[in-house]
Amino acid sequence: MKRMFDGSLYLVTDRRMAGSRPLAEVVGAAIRGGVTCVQLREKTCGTREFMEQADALLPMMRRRGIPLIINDRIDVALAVGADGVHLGQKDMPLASARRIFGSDRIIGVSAESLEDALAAEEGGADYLGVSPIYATPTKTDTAPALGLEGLRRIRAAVKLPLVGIGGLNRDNAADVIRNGADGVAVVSAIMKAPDPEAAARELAVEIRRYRPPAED
Ligand code: TZP
Ligand code: MG
Repeated sequence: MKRMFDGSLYLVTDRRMAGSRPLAEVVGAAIRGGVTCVQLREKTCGTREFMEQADALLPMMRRRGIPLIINDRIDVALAVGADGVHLGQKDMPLASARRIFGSDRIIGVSAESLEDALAAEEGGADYLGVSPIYATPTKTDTAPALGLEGLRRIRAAVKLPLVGIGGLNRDNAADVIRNGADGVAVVSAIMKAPDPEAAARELAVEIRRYRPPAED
């Protein structure tokens, strides 16, 4: 059966921004504050360390029923038993990833254009990261910012859940939801916050103003 995906408040990790705090501590606080999905993003460490980071998060995430998505690396996702993988436009093609990963796990794809979004929907992605909404110092090698207009164009063309990413925070999260996103993905707004639980809670409040939580 397909795993549940609620990307309404989607945390993408960055260990450098966590500073001296253990990643699990920041992620745990963010989940208490209302994060619904966590993507482990590691751009510089080796495979073994990547797996150790995932292993350190998984028991807590399982206990709390929050899915763990692995950035880029389908082999790491499979090896640790993560719930899903997130693929960019230069990562493994969706069709190959789906063949390896099977149909019950989550595959998210970054859409940097309307064409990317249509292709990912056609190819069987489970959600799209609409990227970037705004330019951000956290990731500078992005496509040009889509803005709210680009988001609306993608919303009008695809049915998949859309998670906006890039330069999002408590001041603009509600705009992204009002313009068609189902969720807001953030790195710095939570990872850099002195109180990640409070930061997540503030974001969750903004998101729920326009997207009430689904009934069980
Ligand atoms: N993909 C597109 S923008 C981005 C990623 C991983 C970084 C978003 O970081 P921030 O700090 O939330 O702007
Ligand atoms: Mg990638």
